[in-house]
Amino acid sequence: MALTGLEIYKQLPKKNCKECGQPTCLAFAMQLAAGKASLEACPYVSDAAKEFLGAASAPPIALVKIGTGEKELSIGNETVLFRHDKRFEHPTGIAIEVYDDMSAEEIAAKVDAINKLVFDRVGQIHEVDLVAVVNRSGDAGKFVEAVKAVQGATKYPLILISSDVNAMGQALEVAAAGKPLVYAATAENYEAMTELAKKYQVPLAVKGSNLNELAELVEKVTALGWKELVIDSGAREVAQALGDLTQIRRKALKEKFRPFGYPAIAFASNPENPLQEAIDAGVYIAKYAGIVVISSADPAVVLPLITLRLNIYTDPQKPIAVEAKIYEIGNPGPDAPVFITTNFSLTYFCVAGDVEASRVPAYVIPIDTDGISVLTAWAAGKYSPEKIAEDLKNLGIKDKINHNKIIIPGHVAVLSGKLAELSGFEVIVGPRESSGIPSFLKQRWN
Ligand code: B12
Repeated sequence: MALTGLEIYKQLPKKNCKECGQPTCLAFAMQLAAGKASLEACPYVSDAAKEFLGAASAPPIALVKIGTGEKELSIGNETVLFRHDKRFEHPTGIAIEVYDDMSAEEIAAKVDAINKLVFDRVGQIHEVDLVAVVNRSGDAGKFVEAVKAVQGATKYPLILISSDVNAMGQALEVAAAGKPLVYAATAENYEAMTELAKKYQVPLAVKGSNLNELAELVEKVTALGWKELVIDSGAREVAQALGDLTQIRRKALKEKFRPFGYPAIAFASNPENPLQEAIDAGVYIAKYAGIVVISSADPAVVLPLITLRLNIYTDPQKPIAVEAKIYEIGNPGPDAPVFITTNFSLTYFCVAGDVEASRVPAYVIPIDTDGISVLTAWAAGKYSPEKIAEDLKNLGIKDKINHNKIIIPGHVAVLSGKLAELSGFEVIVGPRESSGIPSFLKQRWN
């Protein structure tokens, strides 16, 4: 049973030292009760209190890690039902299925297609996260061969999908070092699957045939001593799966119902109908899958999912920003034009892309506006003549050029007089949209 904020408060040192980031111990206790803070943040809490608070201070949804090294995937640790309440912590991992009854060539081609699903969006690289090897043949030997082949051909962590304990044991012998997710412990095999997960120290998915059975099974598996879990209610029809995923998240966060305090996995795979698969996977990314499994490696299916995931998992309190510094596009010399913009990623990459398209080497300088756009920053006083003049001086652009001109966005023409006065530059007002930069350069720069 979850503790209230006041019950937690009684156990805290009551120093109001603020070192946890909260203004008072009471505020910290309230955050702990809501699952929005970790007891570790308090440097003065006693061991006795730690023990007493135990479960109450554990995160409401466990953090689970799959894979190792650079491509290790973290899921779970979520603290809110709605992104705008704070943020979603770990983007849904996208897994693509490979089947062990495919030929060696087909497996190699599919893994190759998966490896190529890498997209550059406004300066960030986005890709899928996992390859799910499915024991569709029912044959342990074929499963092991497929696992070996996939493992040798991709850097992504694996999900091993088989209900056959023997096949899973053999696959883990070759793949355990890469810390794959074992899918799945069910009512029929959970004791042996849990033993395997414990033996190889790998995360384990627990699959029920409905929410009630899932809760019971999770309790049985944790009683056997394994808690690195991912949970699956077993629903495959989209409305039921959405309902279950929502119940799981609500129960875990609102009632601290421990059996549901793990990230969930959802299956949208539908090889017959890739469009439906993309739509269903989109539903699960929105609410509330830690992992979504699909069958298609077609970029037309995967890119929309990656874009949706980016939209949902972007921290609403933190605009995506680039570093405020001098960017050199196309090897500019001292006579190259200098474009002044903001450090909102979308703004910077629009400008940088259009400057590149003009084929005129140039300097682009995003001013640090806390990651907001030109007009938003101007209206908020973060793109003022004073701020721009100071940043230009600090960045030392004068040392790189043999002229005295800077180009500002057409939207903020109003800045030009004061900026010229404060910075000493000749301020040229550019077009309003960066798409006008190539023709602007042709007409106004030579
Ligand atoms: Co606002 N906001 N906003 N806003 N916002 C708008 C900018 C606008 C125009 C809405 C309106 O009233 N019509 C007003 C500004 C009015 C004005 O002064 N003219 C406005 C206002 C007033 C505000 C607030 C002050 C409201 C308030 O609190 N009272 C706050 C300020 C925030 C703060 O920090 N206090 C505010 C807040 C926001 C949020 C919700 C936070 C988001 C900001 C998200 C972000 O920027 N990261 C927000 C948005 C999204 C917008 C909105 C809808 C879109 C802005 C945007 O992202 N544009 C606009 C309305 C609109 O523009 N339709 C209002 C896309 C980017 C890529 O455009 O930066 O201008 P851009 O870059 C383009 C050009 O300027 C040009 O090329 C780019 C591509 O074409 N360009 C160039 C850029 N750099 C350069 C450089 C050179 C050299 C050249 C030639 C061209």
